[in-house]
Amino acid sequence: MTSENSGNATSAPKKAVLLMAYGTPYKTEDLMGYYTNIRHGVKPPQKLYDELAGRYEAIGGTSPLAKITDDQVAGLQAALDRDHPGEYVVRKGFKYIEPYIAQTIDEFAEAGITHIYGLPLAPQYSVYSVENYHERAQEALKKHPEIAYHPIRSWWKDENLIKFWADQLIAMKDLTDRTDTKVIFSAHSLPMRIINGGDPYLDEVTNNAKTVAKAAGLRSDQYTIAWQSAGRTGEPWIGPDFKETAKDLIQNGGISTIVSGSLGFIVDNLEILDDVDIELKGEIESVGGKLRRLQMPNADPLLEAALEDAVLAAE
Ligand code: FEC
Repeated sequence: MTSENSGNATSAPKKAVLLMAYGTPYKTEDLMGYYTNIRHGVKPPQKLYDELAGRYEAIGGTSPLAKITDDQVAGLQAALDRDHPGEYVVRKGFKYIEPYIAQTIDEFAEAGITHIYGLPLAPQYSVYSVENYHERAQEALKKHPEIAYHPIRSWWKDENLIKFWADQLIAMKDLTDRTDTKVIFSAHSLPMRIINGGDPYLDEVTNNAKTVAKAAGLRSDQYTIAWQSAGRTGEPWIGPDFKETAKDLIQNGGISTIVSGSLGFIVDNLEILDDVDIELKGEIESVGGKLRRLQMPNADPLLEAALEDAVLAAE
């Protein structure tokens, strides 16, 4: 482990924060391997590969997710160094591309880390997606039994994260108060079979949306919840889809402006830059409406504060 992130103390930190995320292809040549990993080792058919390659192409070739994750690592490291000098080292580990979660854990072990705080960069808990980050970490830790693992699960309730979203809505109150404007809060859809199996994800997202709306002073008729980015797997996913919802509101509900808030993500990734900024916008404009999108937390100080709160609460 290099010294650049090892804090200000004279001895190396014993605690590590592992920020875990999906990961994204760094360059076009990475896409096949990345997509194959997402598909549990099964290579995608050419048609699906071409579709996905086209979506990355539409946002400029690659997603900014990798760079933003680095900024989040640096931001959290700086916050922890300021408040707890020399106690923590912060690193990233990805599910589907290098550095994989297991690789970073091996580095922690080599550096003599004794406690790892596992923090998935997805605020709402789901057994299917978020718990899988912890499962991967715990699997990798089987060969390092000397390290204690502290999983962090749901952190959307953090006051700094709620404030991040609510502040933007409060700043556009003149718009959201108009009877022809509706806020759509969205999160990544999941196959319904996962929710029917008892996964709390749908409730987490619903409660997140209600809490942000309350903090922003939105009445229940001023917003709705819909789902985005459903996969092309041929089975039912959680709905309603946000594009269908937006179009219906414009065509049949007297709405002309949609304010989109993707509470299920924290960065400008493919799901934001393509699914919202290109696809949702295109659908809304095709029926004569307008889209305003809330900014994503990315490396905002409020997000850094939320991540720091989540780590310290797990102590
Ligand atoms: O490059 C980027 O900027 C985007 C990276 C990316 C993020 C992300 C987040 C979530 N996903 C979730 C669920 C699923 C399920 C499937 C699925 C498939 C894909 C594919 C790509 C992809 N996801 Fe993703 N997701 C990102 C990228 N996702 C690419 C494959 C093509 C496609 O289907 O569109 C279906 C496969 C499966 O069963 O696993 C389900 C959820 C999140 C939010 C939580 C998280 O970030 O971990 C839930 C970022």
